[in-house]
Amino acid sequence: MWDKWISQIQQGDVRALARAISLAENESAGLLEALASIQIPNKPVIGITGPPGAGKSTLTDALIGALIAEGKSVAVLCVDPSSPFHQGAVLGDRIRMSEWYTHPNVFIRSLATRGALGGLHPRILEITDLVKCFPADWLLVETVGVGQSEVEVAGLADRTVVVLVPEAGDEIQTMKAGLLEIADLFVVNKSDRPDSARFQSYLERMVQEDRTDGKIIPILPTVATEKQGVENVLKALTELLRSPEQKERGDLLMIEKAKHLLRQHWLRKLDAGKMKASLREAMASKDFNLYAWISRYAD
Ligand SMILES: Nc1nc2c(ncn2[C@@H]2O[C@H](COP(=O)(O)OP(=O)(O)OP(=O)(O)O)[C@@H](O)[C@H]2O)c(=O)[nH]1
Ligand SMILES: [Mg+2]
Repeated sequence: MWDKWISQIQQGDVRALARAISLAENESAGLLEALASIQIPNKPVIGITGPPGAGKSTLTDALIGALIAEGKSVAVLCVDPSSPFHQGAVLGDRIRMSEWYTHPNVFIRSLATRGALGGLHPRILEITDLVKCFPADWLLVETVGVGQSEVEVAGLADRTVVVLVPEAGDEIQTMKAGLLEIADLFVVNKSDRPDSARFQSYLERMVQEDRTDGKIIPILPTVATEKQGVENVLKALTELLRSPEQKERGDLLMIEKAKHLLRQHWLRKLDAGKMKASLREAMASKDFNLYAWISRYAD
């Protein structure tokens, strides 16, 4: 069955792709085997991440417009829209990207979060690979970067755009370990706000201080609602994808993905019900020790 759906997706069947994603979200049997038996196009994934409300969807919408104007087709996955921080964002995304929902060269899909720890959807890699089979020139993935999910995005996306806003000054210190490290490109959105120039130079200093490899990370101002600066973002992204480090980066990403898939594989093999029962029983004992207990699952 998956073989038929995948061939429909390869032919550009939007409905087949939408249905396949729904099935993949619900752990449909046979997907992994189907993915193992096909050639998945080596299409770069652009991750767009940043704090809630930074303007990721608005920017994505503007990027779609710029790509369509160039005659390109584009597929977009919005992950984490049901994050507890932004209830109802799915609807918001629909409204903000509404212009494109019915465009023949655009595929947009929101995925609910399922990660128990608030991370990315556990099937995100498989779903992204399904979307790669769809004949779109660009593949964008929007995720809310608040916790550890952005780190996972680094394994998912070939290039990561981190969207920040001028008000983020104080937050940046705490973000340092996550968002700042994974950025290939910063967008300072809402540059129509006061203080945006000051924030931009502050960010430039921060990013430079942090880097020891001499790599220059572009920092581009945008006003996504007005589509200002969006052409520059697209240009910078195109350049990044052409850069020679792309290949090396791809190898590293593949390792991250392999680890992710192996973790999933391993978790699937655990019988959660049995494990819970056994754990309960063990905990009743006076000398219960979690480290000793997990050893029975460790190999
Ligand atoms: N002033 C101003 N407002 C903007 C700009 N870009 C986006 N906004 C507004 O910021 C709000 C949030 O924008 P979204 O695009 O939904 O932000 P998001 O990062 O996708 O939000 P979540 O997905 O919910 O985390 C909306 O009300 C936008 O209209 C901008 O450049 N300037
Ligand atoms: Mg959004």
